[in-house]
Amino acid sequence: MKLLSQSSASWMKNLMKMTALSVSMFAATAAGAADMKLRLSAPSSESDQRAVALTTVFGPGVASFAEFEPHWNASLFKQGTELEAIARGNLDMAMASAQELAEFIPEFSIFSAGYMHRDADHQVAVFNADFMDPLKEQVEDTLGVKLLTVIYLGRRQLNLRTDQEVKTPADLAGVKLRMPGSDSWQFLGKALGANPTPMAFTEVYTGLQTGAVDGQDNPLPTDKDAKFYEVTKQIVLTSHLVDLNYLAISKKVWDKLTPEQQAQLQKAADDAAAFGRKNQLALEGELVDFFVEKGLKVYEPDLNAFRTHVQNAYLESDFSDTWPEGMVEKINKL
Ligand code: KDO
Repeated sequence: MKLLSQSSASWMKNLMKMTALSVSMFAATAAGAADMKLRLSAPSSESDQRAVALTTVFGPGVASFAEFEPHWNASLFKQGTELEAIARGNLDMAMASAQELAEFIPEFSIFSAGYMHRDADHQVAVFNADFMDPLKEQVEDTLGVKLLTVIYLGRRQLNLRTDQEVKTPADLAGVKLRMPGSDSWQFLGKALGANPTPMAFTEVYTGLQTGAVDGQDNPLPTDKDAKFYEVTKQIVLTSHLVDLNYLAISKKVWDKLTPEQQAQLQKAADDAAAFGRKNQLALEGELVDFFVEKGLKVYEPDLNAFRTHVQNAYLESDFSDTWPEGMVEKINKL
């Protein structure tokens, strides 16, 4: 048998050393999984209740194995591009809207329809209902995204820089209403009777200030947080959409976790959602006075007129053709 030369023997030794080193490095990574980073991108500010809940409840809840790294104000990804970023492996987590999901899975437009969810508890019941399972699976299969929990955003209200009173959808004819930029968002603006204009959330304040748009819609806590009251004159309490976001995580990242870590992460997500929901509901209940003090008119329109107009618009649209058979009835029954 041919003996190894002096130089090949030392080469072999080095190779063995390197192999031993990489094996021990691998072991260290697996054990010290706190190296795992969970990067989330969202358009909301860090003082928004959803952000506060994620930072103060979700982050600490997973800290033993992962570092939660949120990026607010759409500083990492533009509003509406987060799901694609997760699918491409460039982002770990997002707060996805039903309207954004509907771009990929049209069935989700059912949750973008006005006057569908009744309130925060109804949202939770719908998210946890059996009939949601096929939709959640479809999100995993199509986008590689797991929907962890439902986050309450609140009842969307019209907020206008014009001061003409709005009682019915007819009063919104010709009003340039900013809506986020996807088909189902735009349709909601139309269903309300307005002229919808797409614009990213981070541009809305300036859009209102310069008159590029006549109004926008968001829940009261968002109107306060984004200081929209500084550049608008009235809030019309239409409550046209009990809005939500889904806390979403990359399925690839989820699958890397041990079952214990998955359970811990799921609990942290649910706890954060419950905490955020409580705070957001409390704020919604107390903010009318705040806006009145700031000089805004705040009033209820003819709610029946809005509900009927919006519901009819959806039923007559192509959106409702994509809704799973019997789903509206199941949602209403909960
Ligand atoms: C908005 O752009 O009006 C909206 O309220 C839509 C939501 O789905 C969500 O993206 C939210 O903005 C952001 O988190 C900013 O609050």
